[in-house]
Amino acid sequence: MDAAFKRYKSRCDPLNFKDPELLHKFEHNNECHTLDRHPGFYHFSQVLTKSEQIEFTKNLLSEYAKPPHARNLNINGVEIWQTENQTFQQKYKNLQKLRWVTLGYHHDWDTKVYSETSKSKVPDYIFDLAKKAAEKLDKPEVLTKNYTPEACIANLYYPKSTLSAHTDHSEKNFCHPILSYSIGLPAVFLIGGKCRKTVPTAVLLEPGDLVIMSEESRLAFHSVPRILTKKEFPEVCQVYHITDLERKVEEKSEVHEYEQICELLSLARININIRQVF
Ligand SMILES: O=C(O)CCC(=O)C(=O)O
Repeated sequence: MDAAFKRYKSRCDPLNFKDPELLHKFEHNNECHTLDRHPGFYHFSQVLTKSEQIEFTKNLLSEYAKPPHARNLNINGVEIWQTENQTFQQKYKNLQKLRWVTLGYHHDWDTKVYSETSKSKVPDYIFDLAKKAAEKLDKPEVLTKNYTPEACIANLYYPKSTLSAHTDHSEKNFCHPILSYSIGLPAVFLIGGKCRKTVPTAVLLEPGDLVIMSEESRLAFHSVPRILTKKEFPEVCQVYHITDLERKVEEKSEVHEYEQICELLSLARININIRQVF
């Protein structure tokens, strides 16, 4: 895992979408994609529409990234995405300090223990995402319709961000899979095995994609060594417009905010990582 992480992180290394040995790019069809080397790893292309991605990002910045939810920036009352009197560049500069937001049981990055005294309500929208995933993966033995999202991490990535190799083992019950949605910029995702030494498979995660990590892959090492930008890889980056929204927005200030969210999604990646803890 570590050698592959270094290789993909290095900007000198060419990425070849046509060579599945180098980077697995799944077809944009309605099928469930799997990898023989990684049982329990499921991938679905473009499950979230652009409209859903834009709406989630708006909710994240205007609502979820504030108390009672938790975020890495522990500055009470300080806005990270002010809507007035700031240019997009000023907002984007501020926002780059925001790396994660937690909903439900707040993940404790140091102790790795979820606590009854550190939690907030999981938004209904996250329940809808879990239901959507269960409908896509028609395998009740892996993901039931009763799956209860109890913890959610929204990870924010900017063009140079990475997430190093780790396993997700803070939860109390590993029978429940991890559900992971991608928004905004595409990324290279490495899925390995139970041991750090297992050679991973590189998978291209495109905006709107859903990954489910279950069974053997539930406790597999994984990482995000690289975010892809529009300048380097226009063919896999989406462009977002306010006209992609499925509802009409008319108020001037709201139009302005949505336009900025669309701009942001060409400069950042958001991952919605959903877990059932118990
Ligand atoms: O960003 C991703 O796709 C993965 C995030 C992740 O691995 C995590 O939150 O544990």
